[in-house]
Amino acid sequence: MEIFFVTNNMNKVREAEAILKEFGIVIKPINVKKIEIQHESLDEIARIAAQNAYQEIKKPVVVEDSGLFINVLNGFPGPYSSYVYKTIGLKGILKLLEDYKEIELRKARFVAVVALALSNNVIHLFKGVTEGLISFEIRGDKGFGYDPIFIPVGSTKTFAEMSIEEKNRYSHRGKAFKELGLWLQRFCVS
Ligand code: ITT
Ligand code: NA
Repeated sequence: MEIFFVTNNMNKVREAEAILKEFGIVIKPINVKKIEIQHESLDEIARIAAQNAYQEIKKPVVVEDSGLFINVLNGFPGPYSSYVYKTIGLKGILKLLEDYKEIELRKARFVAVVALALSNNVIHLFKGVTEGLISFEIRGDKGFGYDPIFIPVGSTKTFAEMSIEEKNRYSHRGKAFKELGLWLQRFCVS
């Protein structure tokens, strides 16, 4: 089975591919514009993006929206993760946390919402959440985005120090796409 994936981020494609191949699903990146509304809920952002993507290509399609939520910052940057990454960046985040030296105060979570559009108004959401810590320094050169400063619970490495397979075992995206794979296996055998 093939499924279209609308994203500008090839790293996401590679991570999703590694998960879905285990379900015999082939991901096809497709170059249509991803519509991203501003909203405090990733679910809504992903749902609207999937709906718009379906209207463009009229075939089953997935989009994914993710964000990093930092506890002591009341969930910032959350749905603004992309903008914050491009503006203050990793150094800006580390600076915001520089007075928070205790591990307890560096807790954060990554959330990914995969939205599958099967028709104009049938959208299924699959969510993955990974708890972790913001590191004290930038570490690792793999991955993308906030990977060099996020250490998932259960590891001492940042995501940027992991291979795709290892990151997928821990990551929000790994979990969300696994849920998608299980669902498609169950309901869309073809
Ligand atoms: P799309 O085209 O799919 O939207 P994007 O990279 O803009 O790709 P998001 O809007 O979902 O993706 O991501 C919000 C921000 O969170 C963005 O700055 C990403 O780099 C970052 N991010 C998302 N997933 C991440 C991950 O697994 N590791 C590190 N950073 C991540
Ligand atoms: Na985006």
